[in-house]
Amino acid sequence: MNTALKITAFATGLAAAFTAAYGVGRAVGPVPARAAQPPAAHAAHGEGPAAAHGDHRVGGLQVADRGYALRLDRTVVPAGGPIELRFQVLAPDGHPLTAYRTAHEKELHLIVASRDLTDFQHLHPVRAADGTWTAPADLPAAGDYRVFADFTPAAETDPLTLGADLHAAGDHRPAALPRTGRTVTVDGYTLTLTGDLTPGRPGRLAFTVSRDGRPVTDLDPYLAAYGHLVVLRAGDLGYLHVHPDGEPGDGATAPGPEVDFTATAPSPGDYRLFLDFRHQGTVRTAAFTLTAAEAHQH
Ligand SMILES: [Cu+2]
Repeated sequence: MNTALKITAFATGLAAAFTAAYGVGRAVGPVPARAAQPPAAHAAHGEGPAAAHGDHRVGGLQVADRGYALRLDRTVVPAGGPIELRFQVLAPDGHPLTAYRTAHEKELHLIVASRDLTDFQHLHPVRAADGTWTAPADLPAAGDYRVFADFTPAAETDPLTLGADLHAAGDHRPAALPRTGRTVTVDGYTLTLTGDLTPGRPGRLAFTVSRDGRPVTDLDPYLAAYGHLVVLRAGDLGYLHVHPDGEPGDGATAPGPEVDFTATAPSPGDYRLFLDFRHQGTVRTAAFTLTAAEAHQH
């Protein structure tokens, strides 16, 4: 189904310009070597209806939208230790939502990001029959976090991203927006980003993965793609919907070294890009900062 999302036409114009080395950045914060998610936690597999292809609205800015509401069990948690995140999505009838469409192999994707965009976690909570979701988490530092629930109710066709504030108690030391350049290293892997975010226009973002100077050509499938990308806007943590270009087994998409996405920036400005990729069974996250600017600047 994702083959329909391929937008190869954009490749031509964007690919060439960004071949220079930009210096080595660094993925910020601890990047735990999270184990592969057991697929058994989610019963349904395969993609739901196509994620709205033209959906370039920003998500995550509202705790309630289109009649659905995200309700966290608690909004203040301790920092620096294991916690359990617990929440429900309330349906328009006021009851916890229990019927979802599957997207990227899951009924619901949970993203937790620090407000200063230095920490990022992509979690896959487990849903109880009554609609209560739980996920183990660990917020590394005190401060304000945003929790994003990305899902599609069974009764809807367009995905929803609801966002809620979560506070980790303690001595808060906010960081300035990290500057990364286009090459980032994480855990011995080097990722280089080509392509751009252009306000109002879909653009192709390509990540090239290497290790020890050699291209990685045997990435593991992860969430029906060879990578999963979340883009958050600096300033308000607006959540962009990003589509992978191609999927494992479609006969055209290679398991690296390049992983491609299409995204549209809603406005000029800075964005943080968090790429989850899996290699040899371990999911890692590379974080980039990218500025969206009009294509023709003077
Ligand atoms: Cu997910």
